[in-house]
Amino acid sequence: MWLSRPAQLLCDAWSPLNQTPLSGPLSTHMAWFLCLCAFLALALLAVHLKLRLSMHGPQEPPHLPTLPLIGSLMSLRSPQPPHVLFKGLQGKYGQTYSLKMGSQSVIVVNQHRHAREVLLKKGKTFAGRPRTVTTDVLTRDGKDIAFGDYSATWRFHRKIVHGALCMFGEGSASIEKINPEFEAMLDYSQGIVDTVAKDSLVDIFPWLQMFPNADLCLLKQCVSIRDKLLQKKYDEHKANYSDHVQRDLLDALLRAKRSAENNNTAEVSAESVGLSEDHLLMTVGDIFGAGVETTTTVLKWAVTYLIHHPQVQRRIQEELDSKVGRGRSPQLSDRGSLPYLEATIREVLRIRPVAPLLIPHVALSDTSIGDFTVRKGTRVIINLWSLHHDEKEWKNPELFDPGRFLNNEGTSLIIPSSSYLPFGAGVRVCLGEALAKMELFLFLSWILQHFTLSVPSGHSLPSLEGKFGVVLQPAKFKVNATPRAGSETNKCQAC
Ligand code: STR
Repeated sequence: MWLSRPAQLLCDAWSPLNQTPLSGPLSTHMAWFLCLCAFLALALLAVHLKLRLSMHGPQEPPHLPTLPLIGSLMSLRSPQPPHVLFKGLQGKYGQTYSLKMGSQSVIVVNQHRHAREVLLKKGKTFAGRPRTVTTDVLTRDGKDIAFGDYSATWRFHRKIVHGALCMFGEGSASIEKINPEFEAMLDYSQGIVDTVAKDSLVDIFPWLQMFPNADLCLLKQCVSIRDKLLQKKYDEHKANYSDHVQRDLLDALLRAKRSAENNNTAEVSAESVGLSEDHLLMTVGDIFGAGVETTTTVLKWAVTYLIHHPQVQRRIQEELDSKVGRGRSPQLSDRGSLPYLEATIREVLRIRPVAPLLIPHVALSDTSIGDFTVRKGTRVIINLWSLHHDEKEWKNPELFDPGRFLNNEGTSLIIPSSSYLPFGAGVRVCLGEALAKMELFLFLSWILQHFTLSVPSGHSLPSLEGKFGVVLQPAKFKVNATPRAGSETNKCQAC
């Protein structure tokens, strides 16, 4: 029989040392039986592998309904701000899902494992930035660091700014000086925050810029005020530039530009790294804008929550009184001995992250997130709001509780969950993280050493909702700052 030879071989192999070879009809049946078993095992294996592949193999993320031209916009109409809406959509579509903004594919990530994969494990693959109408107006077509696409120029700029921020950070007089142009900056900056990078219709459908657009008009006005200020600073610095003195970030950038220009041979020539005047101005614009908007926003949220939670305020003041006293102002060197204040800052950054959707990332090549395939050019939105309010990671996430960032004894700081990324992470992590933490500490410790904050009588507690934009700002509110007993400062009311 044609099958008996392999069957015989099987039998041969399986009968140890071939001492009692089987023969006759019994061996034929046995051979058939073994062949059948082998065949069944192979078939089962194939089915199992196929199932595994379809369950865990490359697949598209769950998708919101889409229509031609407008994409998923119908499913995104909601009174809720985008970060809250995106968190809610997890119930129906899972933690990572995709949608279309017009014709643009977008993946929304609502959980820390996938967020860490995008930002850290595959940081370079996802280091791209989308170009939009509003960010192009703000940054002269992406010539800055925050909104600029990933490139050699971008990496070079970031490196210089990183170095300069380290150099002019701790211990620098520049933190303490209040610039007289600061007020003007706050003004134009608010106009920019209100109009830029908030996925407005003109960013989704660029052809809409043909029509009159109030937001785009305001943005252009504010950008032109900003540009005049930046140009003035740039010209002053250029006129007084010396190779031997570096006063600030702009000096550091100018020096890098000059040394690249003088270096004709090396690959870091001025053209190859693209250190144009525009790039320098836009980078400085970023640092000014980010520095002003982020710190003031976190401070406003901190004041909001301290008014809502007077017991937290009292505990910070007790800590300040016992560790610093009233005789001197708190200094950066006190940070280590004021864990409750530090925990409060961490909790403010958790419960109301400055940028609840970070800035969108773009996949620079075909790649994946978890088991989902991601095509080159797809935008990825990390919903930090979902990470910071994930019920599986945080007990009562809507409750303001600085204690969650302290150990059981309340003596040292902890990060209780991996689902905490207030400054982003990876290649595009916030450059000002260390500086921001120092500023927040200095401002808050000084305020609470001198004042107790409360809501003026007749006013209701400030809203906790926030106005969505490129930063999440609290609505305007009134606050009473009452000097603490033993403090000579006068009572004041601010808004
Ligand atoms: C604020 C307003 C302004 O004048 C300039 C800028 C550009 C940089 C932006 C900044 C903005 C808002 C906060 C941003 C920052 C870059 C990084 C930072 C978006 C629009 C955050 O990611 C929080």
